[in-house]
Amino acid sequence: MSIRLDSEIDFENLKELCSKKNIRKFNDMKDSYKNPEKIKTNPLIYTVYRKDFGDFETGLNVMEPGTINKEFFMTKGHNHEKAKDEIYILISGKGKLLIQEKKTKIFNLKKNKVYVIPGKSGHRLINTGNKKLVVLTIYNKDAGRSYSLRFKKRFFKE
Ligand code: S6P
Ligand code: ZN
Repeated sequence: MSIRLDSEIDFENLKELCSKKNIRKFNDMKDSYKNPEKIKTNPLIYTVYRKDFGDFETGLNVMEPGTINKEFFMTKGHNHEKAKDEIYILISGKGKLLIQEKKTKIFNLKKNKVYVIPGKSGHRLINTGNKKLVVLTIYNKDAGRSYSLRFKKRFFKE
């Protein structure tokens, strides 16, 4: 798709127009949780609606609220294979963005802010609210994703 200066797409259409949809359930990311044992159910954790925009792609993340043994639902988390920056924008809900480099940075997501994830740093979203967390992500289509990183910081419901 070529990008036109007069293009205007609203978020609801972004979902309908998406070219790919990724669904992650608990069983797809068991190892991400501290205590995955004894969980017999397989809840939906999040859905990503991806849309191609030429050089870049958008991923509209819709994360369910919930916990696994008190640990909040989160994305699997990754870093990019190529050092390409990414942008995250909160649409609705309450959550955190974890950015892991040598040091870990934690952002409580706020509306009207743009969060820039630098180069190859690890990144993960955590839904700490009791509603869906919706976040728009914008990244270079060629960035690639690597899932071998271990995240050091965890978030539990008190
Ligand atoms: C892609 C971007 C997001 C994630 C999405 C799901 O670079 O960071 O669209 O893919 O949040 O997370 P994950 O860790 O399962 O890819
Ligand atoms: Zn990414």
